[in-house]
Amino acid sequence: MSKKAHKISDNIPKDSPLYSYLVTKEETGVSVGLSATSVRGPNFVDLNTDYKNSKVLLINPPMCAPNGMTKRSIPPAAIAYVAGSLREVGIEVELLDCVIEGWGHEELIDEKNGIYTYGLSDEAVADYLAESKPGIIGLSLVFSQDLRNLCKISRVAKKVLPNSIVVAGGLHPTMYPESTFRHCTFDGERTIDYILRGEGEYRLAEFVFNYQKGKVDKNQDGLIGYFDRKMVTNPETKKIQDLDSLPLPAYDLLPMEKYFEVDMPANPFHKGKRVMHLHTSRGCPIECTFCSSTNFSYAFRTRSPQIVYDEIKHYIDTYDIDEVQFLDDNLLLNGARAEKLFDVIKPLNLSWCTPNGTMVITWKPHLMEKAIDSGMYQATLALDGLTEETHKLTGKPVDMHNVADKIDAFRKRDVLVHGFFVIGMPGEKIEDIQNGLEWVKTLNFSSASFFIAQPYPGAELYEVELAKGNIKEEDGLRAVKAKSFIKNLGISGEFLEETVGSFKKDYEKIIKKREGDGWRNRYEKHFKRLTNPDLQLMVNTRGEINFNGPDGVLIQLDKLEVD
Ligand code: B12
Ligand code: SF4
Repeated sequence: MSKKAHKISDNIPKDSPLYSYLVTKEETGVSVGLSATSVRGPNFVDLNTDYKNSKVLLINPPMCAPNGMTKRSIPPAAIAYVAGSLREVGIEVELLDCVIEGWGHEELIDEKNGIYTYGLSDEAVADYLAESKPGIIGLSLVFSQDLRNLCKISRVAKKVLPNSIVVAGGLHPTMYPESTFRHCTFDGERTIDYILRGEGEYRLAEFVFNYQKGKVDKNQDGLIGYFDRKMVTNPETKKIQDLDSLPLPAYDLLPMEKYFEVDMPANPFHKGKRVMHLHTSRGCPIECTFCSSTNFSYAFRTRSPQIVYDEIKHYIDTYDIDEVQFLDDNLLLNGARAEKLFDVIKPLNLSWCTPNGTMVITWKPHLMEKAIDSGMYQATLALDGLTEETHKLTGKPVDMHNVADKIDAFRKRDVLVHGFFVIGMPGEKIEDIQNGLEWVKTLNFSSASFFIAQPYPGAELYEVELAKGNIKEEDGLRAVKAKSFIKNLGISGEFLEETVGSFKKDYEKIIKKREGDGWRNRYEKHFKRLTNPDLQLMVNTRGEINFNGPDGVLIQLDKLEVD
């Protein structure tokens, strides 16, 4: 049991799937007296399948994205981590990343909204399965918007290999198991057998060991499945405390050269030639209301600097990388650890950046110096809200008084600074947005993204607005991010889209003027690549980017960046 239990936000409706998930987790449930009492003995049930074949195939499904969005070629860490652990305990495992394997393949799946999926077709997945013949198929769902792709694959899997067992994992199935099973039911047949909640490394290994004996443990930690036609939900009580004990992600089971060749990392405007992504920690306890990561994992757990060094060194030796992009939720939460980390990686002489947002308050002068000295060329500052009032709504701690100084301090040292803003939170006032945007014009960012607040499943915002009837379930599964889907905002959606849209154009002009030729020169080679139709780096475009028109560079950047 953890010593410090995290209190569940009072705003999360008690009848929501998110609340049901949180109360049964050790890290949050204890706080409301509904502790994870679930440490029950095993209850083995026969599987009735050909359990002699226990080869595991883990699949990262194709991605959904709107017309014109830039795609990404990032090796999927989730399945690579799980595979690393399975392999360590002697389980045969294979990986299929539908995104990279089917890079040139796109399908229009929602004509009205111009939504495509990119990645392997159903037929290609079927062929792969027929050839590979796994006994267990593990499907990973990191983005709720890709649920339909996961369901398409589970359906194909059950058709091609009806005796295989299909297990789903990742943030969305963990928090929304009922909806995941429901969406993956076709003609009355469920195509997902089990969901394993939370971190999959040890849970899937335990599941496979039971499977090898022809059994499933009905009480397994985090397992959800149907037994005698009833859905049985086990709480997720265990979290991996010692991240250093995990084997490295099994990237060697993925076609790594293809990722380097396509070369669209999280920050596609990179400095190095061969980029690798890294997670030095897991979790974030800040609880911003628009964020789902924090509910998936409040507990901030870190890897030791030496282990991170070893991992990077391994990638230098194996893949000849020259840049690292950190994908932590909150890289700098523990400042002392971050400083130590930067000291330790400095001798590797790499360029690095933080495409994910970092909190402005965590950037203390000393840490800044260490980060820059160790190779950081770009920092992303996630202000998210535009005003103090908005920060009260989102729960994000931002000291607005020294934002400008911090940006200037980075820029003086030639570090690029990208800003993240979330606009249109329920309760936000028009004057605050307008004043906030005027203030942004005075900030010396080298680029910035302005997101319209989205209800992401797993976030407090999603559950609160769903309970109020201001959104529907589907609104959390949408791939369009440039529109507001929340009703009764107090601001009209059109106003918001118009205000944000026209501000982006104004801001782009300001940045271009301020940065002079430097900006264009810095990104020139990347733009050349984006506009090369043969590379298919953007969804359904032939590399058409209008640098000076309404779809100017910043707007493109906006489509690229992520928090
Ligand atoms: C890296 C990342 C990206 C990368 C994607 C990289 C990739 N292809 O893998 C990029 C930059 C492309 C990206 C983009 C976006 N992202 Co993003 N991203 C992340 C981030 C920071 C890390 C994901 C990750 O790799 N984690 C590391 C692995 C090891 O952890 P994991 O995924 O949780 O996997 C573990 C378990 O879930 C489980 N598991 C996972 N799969 C399986 C399968 C089985 C069978 C089992 C048993 C277990 C299991 O075991 C794993 C190991 O412990 C997450 C935040 C987070 N912490 O998860 C946001 C996150 C996933 N992104 C999010 C969002 C919203 C976006 C964008 C929409 C942002 C935007 N406005 O544009 C875009 C959309 C991209 C798209 N679909 O087009 C949201 C998703 C919310 C939701 N409910 O959908 C998240 C959760 C962040 C947040 N603040 O809420 N993102
Ligand atoms: S948005 Fe960032 S700081 Fe806020 S809870 Fe999510 S990960 Fe933490």
